[in-house]
Amino acid sequence: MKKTTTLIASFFFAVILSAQIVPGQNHKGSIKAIDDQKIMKGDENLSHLMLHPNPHTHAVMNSKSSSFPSEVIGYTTYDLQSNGSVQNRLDVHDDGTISAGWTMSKEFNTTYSDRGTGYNYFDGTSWINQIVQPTDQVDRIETSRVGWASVFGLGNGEERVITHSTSLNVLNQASRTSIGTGAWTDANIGEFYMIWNRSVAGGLDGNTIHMIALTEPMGTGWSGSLYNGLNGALLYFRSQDGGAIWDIDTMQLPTMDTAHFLGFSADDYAISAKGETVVVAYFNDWGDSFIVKSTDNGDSWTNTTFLNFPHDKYAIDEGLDLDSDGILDQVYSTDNSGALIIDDQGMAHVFYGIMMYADDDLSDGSSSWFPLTNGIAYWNESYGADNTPPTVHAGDTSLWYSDMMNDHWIAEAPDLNGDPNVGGVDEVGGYALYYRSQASMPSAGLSSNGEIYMTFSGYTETVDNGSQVFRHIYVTKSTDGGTTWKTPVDITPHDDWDGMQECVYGSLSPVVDDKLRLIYQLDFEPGLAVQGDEDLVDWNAIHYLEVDTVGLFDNTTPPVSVLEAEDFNNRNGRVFDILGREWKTNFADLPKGMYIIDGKKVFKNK
Ligand SMILES: [Ca+2]
Ligand SMILES: [Ca+2]
Ligand SMILES: [Ca+2]
Ligand SMILES: [Ca+2]
Repeated sequence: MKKTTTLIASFFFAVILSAQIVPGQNHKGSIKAIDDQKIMKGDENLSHLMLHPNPHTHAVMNSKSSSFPSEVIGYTTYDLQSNGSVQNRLDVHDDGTISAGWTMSKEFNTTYSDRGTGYNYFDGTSWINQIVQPTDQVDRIETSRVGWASVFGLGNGEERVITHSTSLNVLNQASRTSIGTGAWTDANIGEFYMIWNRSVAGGLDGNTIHMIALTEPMGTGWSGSLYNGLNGALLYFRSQDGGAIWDIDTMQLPTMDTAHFLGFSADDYAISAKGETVVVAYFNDWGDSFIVKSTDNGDSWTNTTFLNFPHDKYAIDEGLDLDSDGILDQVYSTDNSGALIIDDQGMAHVFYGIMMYADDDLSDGSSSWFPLTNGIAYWNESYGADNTPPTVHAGDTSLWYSDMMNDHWIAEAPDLNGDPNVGGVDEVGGYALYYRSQASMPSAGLSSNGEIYMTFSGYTETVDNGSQVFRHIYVTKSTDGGTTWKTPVDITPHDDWDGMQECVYGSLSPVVDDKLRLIYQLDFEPGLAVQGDEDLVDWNAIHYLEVDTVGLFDNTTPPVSVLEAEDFNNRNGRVFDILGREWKTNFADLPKGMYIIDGKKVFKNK
């Protein structure tokens, strides 16, 4: 490993990641996320992880952004739309009508007793519930207190919204016989209390419902018990008749058992279906991340691991020292927020926020995460399984990362202020507590010509409220099957309030044509009231946004030049990496990646 000199101290903050609060239960002070901040030195061995092979990664502001039409279709004071991955909240039907749902409350307290699904429907001309002000928000569609809506239409023209009811302790299926119109009827799914579902329509006739949901965990704040030994079992359910009869229920999919895992966590997963293909993706932190896939509508399943964590069944406080140097290791994994999409050939594509973790206090019952980690990785089935060995890479010390992740680190929140870091005021510790990468909450769509689109919620470091940076929604795309990605474009309408708008939980319609269609949650305060920051309870707007895909990336230019190494071999200029560290080694001998030379970003491609 080449010697580096730290010129600009990069402070990384570790915050104890504690158990997340219990959605659906009263939000008591006793279940706060602990914010036990400690400042680490800036010379951790990270630079090579930033030196990824895709030069088209740094987002730019786009002058087109302010012209994108954005419409408020609802409001909510309950602002935790997920503990991890974004849920499928938008269903664009074949006739151009649209169903949208979100978790909603209109109460200004921490019980949110009216919580349920906020719903709106675009009938082809306009949204049926016209929302001018927060008090226009209509009541939930369900009769009991629920949350975590999966919204979808069936092939037979009926409509479903699946949630978990915290008053009845059961999964709830809200049904009606016509998409967009008619009364909703509630029904239980099973009798067992499952939480945080993800449900989609599939099957050749579009009337199969595939669902995954988690058993209630046990431990602090929870009253569940182990399920076949798992603390939180992610179980699969199937109905082939639109939710009347569930012919598969509480099924443990292959490898999702105690031979491989200690348990699973709320919302760290996604499900998608197309025809008879159905895929579940799990975005782990201290364990393997993987897909399980069926091509026979859920009868049989196979597993492929896309991030092969170096230690199976790692227990917090166990300690991880892969290079046996007596120093506990830092590890890269997913940040639990991922997206999944299936293309017309039935191939699965996944995206996930990247996070660095450490467990360097073996008596605190917690681990640490690094809020200034910045990146989204991509994988598709053509890459095969991740076979990164469970050893520290040559030249590294007490640091592990997946080659599969590092080779496909496709997007980041942008550097907008000209300093080499991304963080703005958050570099002094004021970050909003989502427990996510600076680029996270991915959501994906495909166009008929095979282009892959991915939206994400990313740091916009030049926009802050004095103590916390705001996140905007960005989009990137690949026209070559995921090999290269466009410079992400900020699609948040950002002229108002000088861009001081917190835009999170973007849920993109998986079908992209001449438009991207998505909903997201907008607030004027970074962070959440329900979790993390525990900001004051206030209205959050649910925005529907349409973006023309034609010309979307025309105003952006690649932020860096791709240069042959020889072009710089004989230069005498000082070479910095994007963390601001000067490299004293000859340029020709440096590893491939991004450098800054004479104030310009240079991508060294060999
Ligand atoms: Ca610990
Ligand atoms: Ca070590
Ligand atoms: Ca910067
Ligand atoms: Ca805040």
